[in-house]
Amino acid sequence: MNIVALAGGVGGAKLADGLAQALPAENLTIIVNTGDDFEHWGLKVCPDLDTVCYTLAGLANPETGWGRADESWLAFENVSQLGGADWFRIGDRDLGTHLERTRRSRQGDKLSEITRDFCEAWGIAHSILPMSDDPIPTMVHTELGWLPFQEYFVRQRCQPRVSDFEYHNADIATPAPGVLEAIYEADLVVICPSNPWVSIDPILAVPGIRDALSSGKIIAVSPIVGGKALKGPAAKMYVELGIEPSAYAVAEHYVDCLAGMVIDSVDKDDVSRIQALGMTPFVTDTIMTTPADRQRLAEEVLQFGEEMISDKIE
Ligand code: FO1
Repeated sequence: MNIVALAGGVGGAKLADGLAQALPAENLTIIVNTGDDFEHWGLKVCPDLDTVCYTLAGLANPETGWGRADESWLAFENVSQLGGADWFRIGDRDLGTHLERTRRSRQGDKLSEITRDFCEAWGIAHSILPMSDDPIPTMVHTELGWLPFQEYFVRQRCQPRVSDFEYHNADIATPAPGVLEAIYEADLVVICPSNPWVSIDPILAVPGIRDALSSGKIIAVSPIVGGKALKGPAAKMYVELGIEPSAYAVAEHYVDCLAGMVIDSVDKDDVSRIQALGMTPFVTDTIMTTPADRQRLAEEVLQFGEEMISDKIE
């Protein structure tokens, strides 16, 4: 079975890692949100892409989920002492990634080419693709006005109330090489437990991607469990947008494209509402605390997807 995973953020990276443990390299392509990319300290920083890569390479910081394990902060402390921008922390090892990516970008290399080479250097066999080589910065409309994503997320600690999102220049962007091909060749597309508005919608906003997704083969794993987001501001965003945060609300968000929805056991009461949306629900334990949890959930998700596809073919 050929699988495409759409991912962004720490939860998305965990399931992507589980899928990579469960599938041979030739059967999995991970398409990653780049809407949270930005320039910091004059460097090109791609947090979601790095989170997915570091996680699959076994290099991720286990406490934060983002950045590198065994990190030191000497450059950051120096920048801070000199009065530089210290609201977004870049560790010394992580800094090397941004320095080299920036150098390669300035010499004209595409983000997809740079990512491919970094993955090879980190020993990642599975294919990790940025959604686009074109910048599509996510903008968050808040009570303070429009904020670039990292200003909202890190600098303002997700505190301002949100009312809208924009994926800047998405209309003139193109998918990165290999993205549409992977989706067309996929038997199943898995939307990882990532924030719908700021991790997955930016991917779906890239022209051609949503059209390439045929609704019979897409399933999502809810990032909302028991009305709360395991990490990040997804539940808070739902409330501020006037929607009760629930696994059902996530299913409804993707109503025009999803065939199946994976929800946590604590949300089993949402099953009938999800069925009423025309989707097949699957209930299991979705919280990934250990690497073994990631693989177990990935295997269950794949089995559910496989059964759903074969039901449709029969
Ligand atoms: N998140 C924070 O909350 N504070 C930080 O200082 C921070 C630094 C950082 C550096 C590199 C990186 O790859 C990620 C980093 N993140 C930080 C996480 C990042 O802002 C978010 O995880 C994503 O953009 C949202 O998915």
